[in-house]
Formats: sequence, C-alpha cells, structure tokens
Amino acid sequence: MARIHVIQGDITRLQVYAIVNAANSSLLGGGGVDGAIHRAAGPELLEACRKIGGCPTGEARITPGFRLPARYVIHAVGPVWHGGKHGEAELLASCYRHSLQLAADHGLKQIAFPAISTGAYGYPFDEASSIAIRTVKEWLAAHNMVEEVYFVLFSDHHYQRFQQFLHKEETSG
Ligand code: AR6
Repeated sequence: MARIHVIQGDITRLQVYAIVNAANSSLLGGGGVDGAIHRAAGPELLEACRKIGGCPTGEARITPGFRLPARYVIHAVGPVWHGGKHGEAELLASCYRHSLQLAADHGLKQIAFPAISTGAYGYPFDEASSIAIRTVKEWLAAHNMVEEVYFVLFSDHHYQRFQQFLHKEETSG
C-alpha cells in the first residue's frame, strides 16, 4: 500500500515527480495555487497549457514542470461550490482519480495534491478533505502504481484540520 504524507507549505517547492495544480477549465492560469505554480514554473508552462486547449471540470491534464523542482504538473479542474447539490462531490472526487490515473499512466510514483477547490472555488474545507482522503485511499487500494501521495496544506490551520480527518478515517477503518 502506498504511503500518504501530510505536509504544510508551498506546493511549488516540492521535489516530487508530480504536483497537482488547482486549475480552471481554461488552463490559462489564475490566482491562488495556480498563480504560484505558473510563476514558479515560468512562461513555458502557460505555452504548454495553451496548446492543450482547456480541460473540463472533474478532469486533469499533464504538462512538464519546467522550472519547478517537480518534473510534471497535473492540472486538475475542481468544481465551483454551489451549495453541494450540483454534483460537486462527484466532480471533486473525479479530479483526484483523474490526477492519480495520469500519474500512473506516466509511471510517476509520487504525486502531491493541494486542497483542490477549497480557495477561490469555495468548497467547504472539511467536506473537501474527507472526499480527498476517501477517494485517494480507494484509488490506492485498487491500483499499485503510485507509491507516495502528499497532501500539501498551505495554512497551519488547514494542516492541523486535515491531519485530524486523516486520523479519523484511519481509526474508523
Ligand atoms: N501551495 C499549496 N497550497 C496553496 C498554495 C500553495 N502555494 N497557494 C494556495 N494554496 P485556490 P481553487 C491553497 O484558490 O479553490 C485559481 O484562480 C489555498 O489555501 O488556489 O481550486 C484558478 O485559476 C486553498 O486551500 O484553488 C481557478 O480559477 C487551496 O490551495 C481557481 O483559483 C486551493 O485554493 C481555483 O480555485
């Protein structure tokens, strides 16, 4: 079974095979973690994204990492929170599954996720965290191609909270 790590910090600094970007469906950059990744990767990343031509919500696309320490960026498009009755949970879970599958397809043994949709897209952090943990664990139990998954939380508050959720999932089996 793969290992799951929870860390606090800036995902652009991680030296892993792949980091996941919380992108929008244009893939042409934005604020939050998307802005930070584009700044750190350099303008080649925007060029590569432009060539892809967009990505539907709930899916992901891969590019090189260019000037990032990470070799690849997996651009996942999370749902905008509209109250929870518009398929948000399934779309968010789908982002995690698509990202893991892309990593597996490219033989990448490590992947690092930010808390997709929990910033500008307004997804309540606690609910998003449960979905992230459950979806990743289910995927890892069914596939053995990815060895290490990192959850990267930007704030100390989110880091503490996420660890509580992970622990709760573990003790409840
Ligand atoms: N490293 C790790 N996590 C980060 C970083 C970082 N450097 N910066 C922010 N976060 P958001 P979304 C956390 O808004 O909600 C963009 O404009 C942040 O604290 O980046 O999926 C895109 O272009 C939050 O918990 O992504 C889209 O238009 C989490 O990352 C839109 O925002 C996600 O916040 C996507 O919104």
